[in-house]
Parts: sequence; C-alpha cells; structure tokens
Amino acid sequence: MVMRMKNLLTVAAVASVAAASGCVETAGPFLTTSEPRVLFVSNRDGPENIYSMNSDGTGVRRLTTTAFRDSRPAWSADGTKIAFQSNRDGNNEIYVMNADGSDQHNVTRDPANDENPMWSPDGARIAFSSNRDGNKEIYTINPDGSGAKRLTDFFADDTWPSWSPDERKIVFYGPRNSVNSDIYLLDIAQNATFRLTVNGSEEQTPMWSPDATKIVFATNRDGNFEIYTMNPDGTDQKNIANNPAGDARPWWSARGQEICFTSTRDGNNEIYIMNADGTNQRRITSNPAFDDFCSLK
Ligand SMILES: [Ca+2]
Ligand SMILES: [Ca+2]
Ligand SMILES: [Ca+2]
Ligand SMILES: [Ca+2]
Repeated sequence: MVMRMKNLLTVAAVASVAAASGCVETAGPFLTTSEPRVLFVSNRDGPENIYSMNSDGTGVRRLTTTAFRDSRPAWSADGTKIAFQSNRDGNNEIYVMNADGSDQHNVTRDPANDENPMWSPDGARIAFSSNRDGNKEIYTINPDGSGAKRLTDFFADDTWPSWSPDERKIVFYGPRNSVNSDIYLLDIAQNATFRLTVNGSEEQTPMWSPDATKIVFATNRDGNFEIYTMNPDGTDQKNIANNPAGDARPWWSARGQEICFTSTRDGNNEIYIMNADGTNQRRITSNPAFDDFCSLK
C-alpha cells in the first residue's frame, strides 16, 4: 500500500513537471495517437457522408450512413462530440453525434435550412446559420435544441459562424455589400458588426485561431482560391497556401499548430493539412471521389 501510494505520487510529480515545461503535446482530454483527428465529407460510397481518419490519412471510418447529404462536420473543443448538417429529415438541420458516430440526433428541428454548425469553445452552445426568418442569419442554440437565438439581422445572407476563444465575438461571411462576400465580425454584447475584408473578390469561411491571434479564411482575390490569415482587426492579410489550384474551407486544429483545408491541386477535391504558417502542405486523402469540409482536432 505504501509502495502504491509512492508510485502514484511519482507519476503525479512527473506529470506536473512535464506540464510546467510545456512537454505535454499529447496530453489532455483528447489527442491520443490512436484517435482519429480529422473529420471530412466524402461521396466515395455514394451519398455525401461524414468520415473520420487519422491525420496521416490512415484509419478511414464512415460515421454516417444515410442516403441523404450529411455535411460540414465540426469537432467540439474537447473532441467528444461532432456537430454536422444533414437533410435526412427533409431540409437541412443541425445534428450532434458522438465522436464514433453513435447517438445522432436532430438539434434544430425547424422547417428552414439550418447549416454550418460551430461549437462554442466551452461546448455549451452551437452557432449556425438559418434562413428561418427569410434569409440566412447567424443563430445560436443549446446542444439539446433549446434556447435558439438570432444574433444578426441583415438583408444579405450571413453564414459560416466561428466563435472567438473568449466567446464574445463571432466571425462569419456573406455578401453584405450586395456584390461579393466579405468577412465580418460580430461583437455579441455590443450587437455591433465590423467588416474585416474590403475586396472585390469572394472572402469566405472564416475561422478563429484557438490562441485568438488570427482568423483564417479563403479568398479568390489572387485569381484562384487561396487560404489567407489576418489579425482579428483585419490587418496583416496574407496568403499561406500559395498554390495555383483552388484551396478552400480551412479549419484550425484545436491546438492551433495546424490547418486542414480542401484543394483541387491533385485533380479533384482532397483533404490537406499544413502548419499554421503554410509550411509542410501535405495531402491526406487520395480518392477520385469528392472529399471536402474537413474539421481537425
Ligand atoms: Ca431545418
Ligand atoms: Ca469581398
Ligand atoms: Ca490556390
Ligand atoms: Ca478526392
């Protein structure tokens, strides 16, 4: 008994030293090496369904098996839940399931199109877009389906919300200038919206970095779609993909070091991962089917 106590104390001491020195890359509530880190959508088995895989492309597993269109998966911050959209009940709804695909249930239950879910960092809310009030606006809802709340009210379509790490702001995109889309920032408490990009091109699919310092998005301002990062005030916009093919739908990893995205550079839509500065771009799917909408934990 004394020996066992001593061993426990030793393990605890080692863990705290590792934490203090920052050497805990694989520690935490998720991210063991055997766990799939990547979610994506593919029609390789017929209908668009949601799959998971390891970040080296191995271990592909189909999580949804409906004959309908299941799309836009999003990891919860702790990696235990997945939100996604599906039209299996007749129109697009937001669903939640466990990381292994079990317990799939409809959260929104509204006859309008409910799309593009994103968990709040604490997992207590899901932001999404819906046209239930006439055109697409940003909403939030509790994962049990209660407490739906509209956050934006503008005649253009607002979509693809992503929370700031402090949950006070949400970035999204839409054609508010009536000509092309741009990235906007909503300060929730102030109910104030700020335009972050001012370009005569399409700026789409923003996502806030987990360390709060950057927003990643896609834009075709350079003649083809590229992945860009910028500061949350819109400054320092720079191309980190730099590839003549289409690069789109970027997603920060939960720890912030990596970004997954879609590219057509190898002939059809495939999933890629790169470091957050754009280095080490590598393909992780290799399938003639449509592979897209990655989420990386
Ligand atoms: Ca719906
Ligand atoms: Ca624009
Ligand atoms: Ca490109
Ligand atoms: Ca493919």
